Amino acid sequence: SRRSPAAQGRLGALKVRALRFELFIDNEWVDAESGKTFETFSPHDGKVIAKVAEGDKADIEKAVAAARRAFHRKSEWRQLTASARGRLLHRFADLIERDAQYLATLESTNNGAVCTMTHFLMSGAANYARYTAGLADKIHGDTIPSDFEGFTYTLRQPVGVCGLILPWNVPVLMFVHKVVTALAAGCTMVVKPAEQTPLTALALVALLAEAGVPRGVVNVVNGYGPTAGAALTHHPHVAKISFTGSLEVGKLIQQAAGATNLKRVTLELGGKSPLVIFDDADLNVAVPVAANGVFLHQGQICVAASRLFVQSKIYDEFVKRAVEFAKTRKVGNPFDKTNQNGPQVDEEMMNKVLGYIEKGKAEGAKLLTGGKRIGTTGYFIEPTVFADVTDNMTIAKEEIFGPVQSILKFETLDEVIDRANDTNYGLAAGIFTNNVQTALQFSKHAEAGTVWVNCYLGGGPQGPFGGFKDSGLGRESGLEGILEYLETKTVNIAVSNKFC
Ligand code: TXE
Repeated sequence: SRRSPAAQGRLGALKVRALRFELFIDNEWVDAESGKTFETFSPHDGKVIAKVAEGDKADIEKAVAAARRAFHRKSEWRQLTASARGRLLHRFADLIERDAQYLATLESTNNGAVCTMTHFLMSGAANYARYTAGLADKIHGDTIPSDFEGFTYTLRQPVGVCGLILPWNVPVLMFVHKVVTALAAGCTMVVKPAEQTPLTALALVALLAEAGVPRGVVNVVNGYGPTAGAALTHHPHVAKISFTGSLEVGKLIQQAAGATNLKRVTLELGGKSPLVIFDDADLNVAVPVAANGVFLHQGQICVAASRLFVQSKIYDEFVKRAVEFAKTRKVGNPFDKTNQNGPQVDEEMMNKVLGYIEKGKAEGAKLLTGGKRIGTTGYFIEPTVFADVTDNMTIAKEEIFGPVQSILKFETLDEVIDRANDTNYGLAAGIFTNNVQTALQFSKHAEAGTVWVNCYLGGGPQGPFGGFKDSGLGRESGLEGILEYLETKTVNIAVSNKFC
């Protein structure tokens, strides 16, 4: 295998034996047509960890052609039974569990997530694969009583070649969510990982090959968004795009779908999620949960509780405790198990977050702790708490994607529902209260795809996930998630009355 010397050194402690850095097309490791490579970095110290093949339009062409061949009705893949697809996915889940330590280390090395989180995510990925493996042979249509003189039934069939475009924040989980669901549905696919985190997708596709995925079914093309990503979204033979990333790129993808072959599109975009704390809440639970909701993974999660509304009677006490709690959060090397925060994913993202912190100060929010970069090596930011944040401030409106808790004050349920919904985003919302009426009213009226009551974050593969409004289109996970990869066909069969 062709490995960069840098990778040999930096990843030496890992089982580098398995890791390849080329593109994976038609079940073969190949260089990019252009011969180009790009470097990938560790955000922990900014050093290069590997050189990876850089795919672009020509490689996407090859990969889509391979996926298209694999989708032919006579291909090995299309001849598999649904339960055989399920068994393949169970084998993949076994391999994720076998290599969990390796995958978690690779993920932490490439995106800076703390090791305690990446270990937890690997078991989440395996669980997701198992749940979805079980769905593979439960995809079926209906028989329908119809006005038609005859017999009507439906078939649910795979949509075709899918383009799966991944983000850098939780690359293993995103790969598994999208790829496994598409496989359970019977699709074939080309995966385009984020340019910041090209490595775990390469490790995972090697596991799929080991599990026995037939030729051409899953292809991985690393590369940049405007080149490889755009080639995929504009390709006339790609039937569907599933994308997780920014709102800006989500809009480009819908435009590309409209301008080409009307691809099916699912989008999981950003958020500005409200978490509301009522004065009857148990602050011993609400304070740490609210902190974790926005500081986890340095704030780089789409459902981050980035607008924290606290009722006026407990506001001062809550703010005091939130600041004390934020100060206890340890930041540093992602491989030190006692650290709860690692670095932001890259310098650009770090600077973006620091820019928002400056805006918060300039617009009059009260900075109570944090606010600065830590050191000059790696991209670490102090857990930051702003109080006296108002709805019109930039930090209350735009997605920061960093460890910044913004605390706002409210008086009544009616008022806070309107203010919580006063955003174009609608991914998640949360509430802490002991009043069941308040919880039910809020859950009903929150414009969000997920609502958490007396908790925040978490949920199993069984629940659908997605956004209202600008936070996205369609759902991932659960039964609804797999429907996004299927077409429904209605079959009408004439049955002549004269034989009855
Ligand atoms: O996202 P991009 P970025 C949000 C978060 C973050 C911001 C920017 O607010 O600060 O987005 O992050 C590919 N055609 N989220 O710049 O650019 C790209 O190569 C096709 C929220 O990293 O959207 C990568 O694979 N593809 C989020 C993927 O899109 C294109 C997770 C995401 O990158 C493309 C990440 C194009 N023209 C960021 N341009 C979440 N919802 O969890 C880029 N890409």
